[in-house]
Amino acid sequence: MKITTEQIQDFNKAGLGSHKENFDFLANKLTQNGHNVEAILSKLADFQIAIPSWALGAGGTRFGRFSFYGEPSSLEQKIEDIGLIHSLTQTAGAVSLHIPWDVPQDYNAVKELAQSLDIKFDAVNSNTFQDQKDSKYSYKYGSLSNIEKEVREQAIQHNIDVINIGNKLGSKALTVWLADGSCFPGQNNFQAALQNTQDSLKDIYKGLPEDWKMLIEYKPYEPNFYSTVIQDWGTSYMLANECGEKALSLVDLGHHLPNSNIEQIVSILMLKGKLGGFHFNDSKYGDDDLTAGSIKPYALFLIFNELVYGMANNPQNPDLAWMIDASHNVKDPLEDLIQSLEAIQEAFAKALLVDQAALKAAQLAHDVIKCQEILQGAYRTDVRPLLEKARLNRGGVISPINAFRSLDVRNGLIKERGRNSVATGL
Ligand code: AOS
Ligand code: ZN
Ligand code: ZN
Ligand code: ZN
Repeated sequence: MKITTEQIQDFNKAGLGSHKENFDFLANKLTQNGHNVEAILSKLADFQIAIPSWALGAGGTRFGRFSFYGEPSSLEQKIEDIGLIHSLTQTAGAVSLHIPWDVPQDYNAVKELAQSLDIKFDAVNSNTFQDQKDSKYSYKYGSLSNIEKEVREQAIQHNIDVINIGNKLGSKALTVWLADGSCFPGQNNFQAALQNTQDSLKDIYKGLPEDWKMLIEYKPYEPNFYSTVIQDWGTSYMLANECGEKALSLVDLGHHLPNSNIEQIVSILMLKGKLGGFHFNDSKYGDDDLTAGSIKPYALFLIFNELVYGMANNPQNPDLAWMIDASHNVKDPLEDLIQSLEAIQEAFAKALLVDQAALKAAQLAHDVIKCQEILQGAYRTDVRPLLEKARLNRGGVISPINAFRSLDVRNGLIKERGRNSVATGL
């Protein structure tokens, strides 16, 4: 299934009038306040977010999984799904593959398909949190941290294999997330586990091509509930530093203990030039993997405020890899991704409206009230007409969710793939 330019133009016809009215009103206001609307629009249009290959099927937890049917049952179909969202939103121009769930059968065909849909290959993800069919050793007691050398070597080799697969597709980064840790006190020696992890990561790093990055993701708990080897940003930062320049920390929004100040973490990592990438989602309790912006949209805005500041003021920090890492039970996964994309773009647009010079002046004057007014003034602006305009400029639709429904995309997929197709992976 493909959405044609004609369908997009047809869909947009009905909404163009009111979009234009809203956009002109907002653009005038912003221009009066000294903003460069064209520059904001082009930043929004350039902001592309990778879709993980595991978010396209039945979502959920380790408990029940419920399908919305018509799931993509091959890598090609997953890329086609992303193509559908991308054609509507114009902001999902990348895919993040999970190995071994998404090993391509025919590299050229997969590359050509992605290219035809304007989709790039973002970071590739390794998996040493599950035992694979033909693997000799088990990761039950850890992978890169395991006290047994053979297990570590197998896990290192897997990561090298993932780099090689990514390299054939044009990826430029490897994301390492480890489930390694312990469930009970005394089960592991903390120091040995960290030392082994460090040594293993260094071995992987040696296999990293010159223009690649290694992104080290941290997470406080789950699946191990007593200790996790790479538990927080400090540990990830430490490991990345010891590996070298191409190793960076990856922040997943759900991987913090409740009430952590994530925006401060983001800011400090950028100051140190060590923020490599992002996994967007939202949560109320832990690694809930809920739709970005669905629970704490103000926190998402504050995070983007630091990102915008960092991108402007921290040339020492490399370009970031953006990805959505969300998946759950009750929404059509494609509609859910569209909502996440919108929430992310909205937070970004609002952060672009923060008057950095005025904020600095207010900080210098210790005018705490003014500082808050500046941030919240930006946050309270309804920026949706900017998002619409940025999408329209790139050939997308005014309202992606409405278009998805009015074009009956899910039923189209069900007709094409059958009701009971099952997504590969998780
Ligand atoms: C796990 O909690 C992490 O968020 C990972 O980034 C990801 O969801 C998983 O590795 C799937 O590959
Ligand atoms: Zn329970
Ligand atoms: Zn993640
Ligand atoms: Zn996670």
